[in-house]
Amino acid sequence: MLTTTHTTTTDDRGAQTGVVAYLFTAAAVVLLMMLFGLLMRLEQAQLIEMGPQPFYKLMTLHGAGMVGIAGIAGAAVMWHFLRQYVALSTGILMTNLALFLAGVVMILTSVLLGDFHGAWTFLFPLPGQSMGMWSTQAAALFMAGLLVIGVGFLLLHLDIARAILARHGSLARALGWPQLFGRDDGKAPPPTIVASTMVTIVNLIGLVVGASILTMMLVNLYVPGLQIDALLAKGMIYFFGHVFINATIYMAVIAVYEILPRYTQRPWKSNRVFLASWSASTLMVMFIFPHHLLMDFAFPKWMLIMGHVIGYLNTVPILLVTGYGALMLVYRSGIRWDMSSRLLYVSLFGWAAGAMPAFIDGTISVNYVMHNTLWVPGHFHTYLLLGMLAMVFGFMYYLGKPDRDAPDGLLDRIAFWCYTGGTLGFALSFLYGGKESVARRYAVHLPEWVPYDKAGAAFALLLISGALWFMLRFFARLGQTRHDHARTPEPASCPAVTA
Ligand code: HEM
Ligand SMILES: [Cu+2]
Repeated sequence: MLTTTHTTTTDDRGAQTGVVAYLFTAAAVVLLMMLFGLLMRLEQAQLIEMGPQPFYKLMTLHGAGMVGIAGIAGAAVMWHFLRQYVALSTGILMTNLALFLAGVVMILTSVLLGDFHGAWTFLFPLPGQSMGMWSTQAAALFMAGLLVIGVGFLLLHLDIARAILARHGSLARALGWPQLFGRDDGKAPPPTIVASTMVTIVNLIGLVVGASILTMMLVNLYVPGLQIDALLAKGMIYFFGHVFINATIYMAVIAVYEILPRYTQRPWKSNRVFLASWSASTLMVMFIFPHHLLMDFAFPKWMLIMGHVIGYLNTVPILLVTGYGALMLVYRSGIRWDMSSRLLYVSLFGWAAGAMPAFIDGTISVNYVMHNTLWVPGHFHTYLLLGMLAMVFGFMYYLGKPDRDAPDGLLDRIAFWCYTGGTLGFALSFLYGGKESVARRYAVHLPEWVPYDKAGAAFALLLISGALWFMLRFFARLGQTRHDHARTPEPASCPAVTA
């Protein structure tokens, strides 16, 4: 249930500070990583000249940094809303952030001082066989940094699982199985609980698998006699990586479920179709990771076919149920369009648009041609920038708004168009490169590829300026409202939305 009249307790204030600390960290890291991304694009466009080694160092930092920070930002959204239903520990929230920052320092040291540049996917046996490009210590520091970050998230999800179990008794109930398989008594858990439960299940499994392979590889670095099966290592790494990055959007989408109802004054209920989609995706998101391995002929054939088929199936349910739900919510509701509702709405488009190239690339025959091209970065930059991050920015505008009717400025609207237009152009430059068979992860591009790279860099600049404004605006507003003490924890809340 939502409480609409909120008395602010010290606990609330601690929680709010925690969420803001997450968002601040996310904003700072995203901005830095966006600049690194821009530098990479400028290098490919031959507008600057840093050379291959710095490029791969930036690529390693950008990949690891963006994936990690997407987790932090998604967790902030989930935690903020989930806390309205179950009793979460602010101490654990802050522990995760502290471990995250420690891991970031380790990774930065490994890459900037130790020259590690084996990409965020740390594929076995690359970290340990650098041909003199980096030391064993640098590789170990990188993987240990990832491990520390993983442990933080593990703690966070364990706390969430504990809190959900305390309130709902079992994970099956929290996923609404009694209502899905039995009689729908209208008492299904709200979308936030369902989504958080799904994310917690898959991330706990993913993180344990990730931590296991990281530990094995760390041991192998120093005791090479303890052999690792390279194929198994690849499977484990991609299982973990796939689950973790997918979970970020399943966390962030909670902003859509919670905020749009406040704007339209209509509740977002967990009906049977909703519950079925989330339960189906809980399983499917774990079984489609072989779509990253379709070119690995050494993998068992059934796994690849599974990746192909489930990849097709999983594209649909949650996306459709959320998109349709949002359309129904907004239809004739007289919704007020402001920055928050706009960004959340556009995020559903971005998510859907970003899923399409993956759907195409998940087809085995297409994958042989497209997979190691810029088509793939085209896919994930679309759903992460225009889907996942747009949800986070929508959440930031919602939190930052001093009162419901506070108007957006002209600059907000300009930033919105810079961001959406810039992201579309930027993503299309990747997708078009993919169509032209431009290989991904190449520091040096052929002359005929350079025009797309130049366009990509220009669009990146546009989208970064929009994102920069969103973040500045959020923290400026926060500073203001902190001053006049006029804030309640739920700024844009409307009359009771019972879920
Ligand atoms: C202004 C925004 C951004 C720019 C300019 C940018 C640029 C780039 C570039 C140039 C690459 C390398 C492509 C290649 O040649 O293979 C890349 C890779 C990547 N980017 Fe971004 N990016 C941006 C935002 C993001 C965001 C928001 C995320 C995630 C939340 C992200 C995650 C990644 C990942 C995971 C890779 C793959 C790294 C690898 O192949 O090892 N990027 N990005
Ligand atoms: Cu995947």
